[in-house]
Amino acid sequence: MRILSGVQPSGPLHLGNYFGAIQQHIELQEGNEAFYFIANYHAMTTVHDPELLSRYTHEVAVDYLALGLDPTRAVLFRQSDVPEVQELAWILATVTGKGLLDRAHSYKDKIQRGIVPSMGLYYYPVLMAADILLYRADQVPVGQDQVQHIEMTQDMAQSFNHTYRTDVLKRPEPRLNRAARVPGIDGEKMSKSYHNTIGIFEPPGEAKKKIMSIKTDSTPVADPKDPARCNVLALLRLLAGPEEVADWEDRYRKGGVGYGQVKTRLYELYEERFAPLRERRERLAADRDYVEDILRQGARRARAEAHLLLEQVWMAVGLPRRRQG
Ligand code: AQP
Repeated sequence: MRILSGVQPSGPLHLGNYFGAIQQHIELQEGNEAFYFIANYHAMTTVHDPELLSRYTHEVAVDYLALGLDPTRAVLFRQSDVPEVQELAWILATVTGKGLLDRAHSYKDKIQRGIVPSMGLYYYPVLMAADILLYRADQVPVGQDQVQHIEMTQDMAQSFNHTYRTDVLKRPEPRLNRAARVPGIDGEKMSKSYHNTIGIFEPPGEAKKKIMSIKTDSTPVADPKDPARCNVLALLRLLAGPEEVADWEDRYRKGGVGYGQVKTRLYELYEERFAPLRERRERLAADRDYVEDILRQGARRARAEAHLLLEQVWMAVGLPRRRQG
């Protein structure tokens, strides 16, 4: 099966990106054809500092490799290294009703939070559809927030195929991870642009500060608490084994647990999981040429696939065929 997914280099990656996407991306590299891209064109909707965009892009590659991406199994590439995606996006835009984009939750959510409503932000789902359709992906592993975008991609593929009486574009399916919506330290969806994240590779002191500041209610220690409504427990569930989770839930219901206690345990679990990977990450970060080489090779493979699809699209729509540049 062909798997495709991407992550925006719009800031340091966080636990939402890890449990909502990357963990599953790494698992899916076994037994599938996996393509993962660093969505730097998408990140331009929020990052306008060239030095920062280029640094975050490189850091996402380093993070993926440190977290277990194997470049001999999966194709890792920068979105902008396959500029053909912009051409497919334009072609899709010509068969996409404006009403479809008007319904995008993510766009509405972002402008409500003060992100500038640029045309790029509005057009984001079209570019995302091109990202997916260009590689004829069967499944797209994502968090809950991206499901609507995959449904829009299905609509665009259908609209293109219907308009041009073809089956060139393949309908992709979303594949939800176990952690479809990881809450941030304020209880809202953890998001790079909402300043509520706990990074995957925070310096230890920083992670502790953030975990201790997770928003909780003011139920006194002795009182019973609802385990379904606690942000700390929601994060702990991602890191602890099922027996430990059941034990905490039981103690919540009985009362006598303080939020500070759970936060301290959450920090321990965070360190157990990510501290050993920090060293690997540091080694990779120090070897820029190695990481760049992986990205270059990934781009070559991705570009070859993209070109195969575009040739069929050109034929379907009546554009002249071109050689790959
Ligand atoms: N809080 C989350 N819970 C579950 N999954 C999440 N993802 C992101 N946040 C959560 C999943 O991570 C993948 C990569 O996300 P992205 O960086 O491409 O875009 P995003 O969803 O918009 O992530 P952010 O952090 O919220 O970025 P900004 O603030 O820049 O928009 C996706 O599969 C996403 O579902």
